[in-house]
Amino acid sequence: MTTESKSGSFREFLSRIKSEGELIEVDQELDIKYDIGALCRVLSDADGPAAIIKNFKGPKLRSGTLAVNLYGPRRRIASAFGVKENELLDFVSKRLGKRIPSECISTGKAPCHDVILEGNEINLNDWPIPLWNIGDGGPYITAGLSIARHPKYGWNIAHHRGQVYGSREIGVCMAPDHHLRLATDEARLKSSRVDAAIVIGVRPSITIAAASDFAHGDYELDAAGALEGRPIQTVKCKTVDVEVPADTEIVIEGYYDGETRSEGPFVEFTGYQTPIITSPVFKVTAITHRHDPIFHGVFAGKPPCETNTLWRELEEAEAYTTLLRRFPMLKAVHRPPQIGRDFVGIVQIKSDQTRAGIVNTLLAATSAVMPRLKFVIAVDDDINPYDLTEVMWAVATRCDPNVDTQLIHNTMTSWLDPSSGGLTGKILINAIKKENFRGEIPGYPDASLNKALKILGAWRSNN
Ligand SMILES: Cc1cc2nc3c(=O)[nH]c(=O)nc-3n(C[C@H](O)[C@H](O)[C@H](O)COP(=O)(O)O)c2cc1C
Ligand SMILES: [Mn+2]
Repeated sequence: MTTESKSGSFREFLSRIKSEGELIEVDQELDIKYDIGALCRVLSDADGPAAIIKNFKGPKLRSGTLAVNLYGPRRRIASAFGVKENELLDFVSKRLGKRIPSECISTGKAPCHDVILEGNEINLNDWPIPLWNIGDGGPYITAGLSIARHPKYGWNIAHHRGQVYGSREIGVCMAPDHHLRLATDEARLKSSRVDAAIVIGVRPSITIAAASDFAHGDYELDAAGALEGRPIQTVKCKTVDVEVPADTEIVIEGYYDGETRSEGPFVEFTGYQTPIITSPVFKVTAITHRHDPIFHGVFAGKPPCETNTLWRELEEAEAYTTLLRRFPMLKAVHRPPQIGRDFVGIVQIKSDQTRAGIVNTLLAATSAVMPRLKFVIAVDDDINPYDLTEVMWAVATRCDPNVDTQLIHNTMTSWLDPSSGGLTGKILINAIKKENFRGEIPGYPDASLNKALKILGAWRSNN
């Protein structure tokens, strides 16, 4: 493995997935009202490709395109780093071991400043911002990463959906415990303003890092640098005191001054449309962009879809590293994106290294390290934790709910869990074979298997 990962600019990522047959270019005219959402829904359900839309009805970019569904299947996250899917956990946990701080380039012209729009030239309505679902509160920027500074914790970059209110205002959704919320709440208390930037179309390493909850003060751009094996290059914004990745496609500069407004409804990663909430208003002071900018949209909705694939990918690796210190029999940690990453976690263990009580303790520790989980399942090393059918087979056949499950009452989960509103129980499911286990898997001789595989291969090549 080389020291620098293959993760490059947004454009390089698009070229890579195109060469891998994972990107379609749509020539047909699509309406930014509903057509984009419907396309993403259909592509996600089909485990299908990313799409570039060149011809859309609605606001026109003078030149440029709209890129959606980039991060649908997990194999495309692996492709962002130039590794195989089964190498991701190892790659990410090793890389995240040492953060690499970003580097501000003060000389030369940054690509994100190819075009600078200020004053009357600023108009969000000029951009192809989709109305994703029936009933949404308005058009939504869904691949906007917000960069802002908290006076104590420092810089932060995270995904925050933004409802476009008009030419220069965006309602930005912030969960109660998220860093951007802490920064804007603090400024509100002190009646001060928070400078910020929303960046759209960034290096995949940044998109992936910004989707993970790291500790306060741990800057996600430094995690992106770690993933790439080199610093992310940034440049100072034109109208606010913020640094943004230099090769970003589109940068929206602005500030929060304490104003809040109704925002929503919008369909969330849970698959459900969430009601109207009150969110801080972001006021735009400039829009800068590359020549022929590519507007990026991330599709949110019922899994499988890319919000769930992207979100918390790196947290698996962080949890794995943390838990491994105490539980050396741990082999893998996985939060299956197919069913939404927030609620179900799977730990795979080396079956020959367990001892009494250790699996239940590991299950409890996992629920603490990833506190939004509601179901934590431990499986043996002959079960593929990335294959939910196998995992559920293990649950069905290796777990006696009478003795192999624990229920913890009144714990936390996501504020968006429609079944609990924040407070929940957690079930720990021990699906490891126990001493009294009676199942045998006899297998087949290699010669018989080879004959069978040939027969299957012949059928495949004829179809
Ligand atoms: C596509 C996508 C959209 C997201 N939208 C929001 C959002 O609107 N509001 C929010 O608070 N978190 C949102 N998140 C989750 C946060 O970005 C994520 O939890 C992040 O780790 C929070 O960063 P922080 O720990 O620095 O606050 C979104 C995540 C993804 C992947
Ligand atoms: Mn953070």
